[in-house]
Amino acid sequence: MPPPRVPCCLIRGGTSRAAFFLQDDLPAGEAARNRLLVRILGGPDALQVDGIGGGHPLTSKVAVVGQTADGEADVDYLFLQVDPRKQTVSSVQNCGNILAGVGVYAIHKGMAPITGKETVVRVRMLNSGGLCHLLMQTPDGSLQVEGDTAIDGVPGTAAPVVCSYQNIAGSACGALLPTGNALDVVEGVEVTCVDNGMPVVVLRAADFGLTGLESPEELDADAALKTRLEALRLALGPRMNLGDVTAKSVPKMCLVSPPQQDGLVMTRTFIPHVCHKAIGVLGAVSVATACLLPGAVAADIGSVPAGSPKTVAVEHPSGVFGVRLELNEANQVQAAGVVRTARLLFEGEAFP
Ligand code: NQM
Repeated sequence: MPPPRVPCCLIRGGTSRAAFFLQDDLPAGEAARNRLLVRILGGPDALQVDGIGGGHPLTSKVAVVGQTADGEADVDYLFLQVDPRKQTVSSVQNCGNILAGVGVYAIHKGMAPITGKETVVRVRMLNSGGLCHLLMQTPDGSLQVEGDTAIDGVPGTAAPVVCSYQNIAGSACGALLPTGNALDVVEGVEVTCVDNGMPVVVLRAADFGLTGLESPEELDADAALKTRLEALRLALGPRMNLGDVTAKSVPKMCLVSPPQQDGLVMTRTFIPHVCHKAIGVLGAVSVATACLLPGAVAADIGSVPAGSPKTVAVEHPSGVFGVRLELNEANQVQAAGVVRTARLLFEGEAFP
């Protein structure tokens, strides 16, 4: 029997929104947990009108946060993508946007102690095993919400959440270059398969007859493009060590083109069946990393600033995403950082 009411917070993390739950408040069994989450978020109607999901993959997300036994972390975070249409729940991908909200949740719930004017919340990302440090603003002994940090894709400004990832290469695929190559040719199309926190297939927009500046709505309406991208994705899934990806939300399919604002690259990302209004956090880290790989599809497409650490601009449909990359002596990306904002929107009980 599902519990009659489940404590729940709604939190915007970066450009996404999720229902946050304490691990102990959800059923232990995966099948029962997933049934409960689908019931709470709603669907399969486009609006998720009988649930609290927002009718889009970016607003049909779940974070499960728990106490951790891990000495390197304050909390465990499991990300779950609820597909609003298919009513599936997937733990195969991570989500860097919702991760920013984990800092808010952990402090709000007293799971991570405030340690000074700024507080680092250390998060073990259960989807990938990786660790992320979130630098939160806590100037008066409590979490600061207001601030002057703006991120493209979110109205207004808020306090910054600085997210620092260590060793995220091969998060889901086991290797930064899961196929072993910086460049592969599949069905006559040149692609770069990369996983620096998120499995992504990087493709040239021009190879599909596109400028790469089309709006997400135009791209979503292009059935022939979506069919071609899905055929490539299904072919590449096993080669990226992801197995059959028919029901999985990875790999993401990212169409790249020359930057418009002197950035690193312009992007349009299918996640994987709907075009992102911006770009995912770890998706952006993976694409930025791909731009630095000699021989990759996106190499030399835009200008790469010298030195390390460097901040690169990944352009997307609603603006620009700055990614800070640290390189090792071999010029390989070894750590990444991004700035997000996050906000607790609502706390209450969900009625399944
Ligand atoms: O790539 C969307 C988002 C994401 C994931 C997606 C994300 C990330 O914008 O880390 O943030 O690619 O499904 O929330």
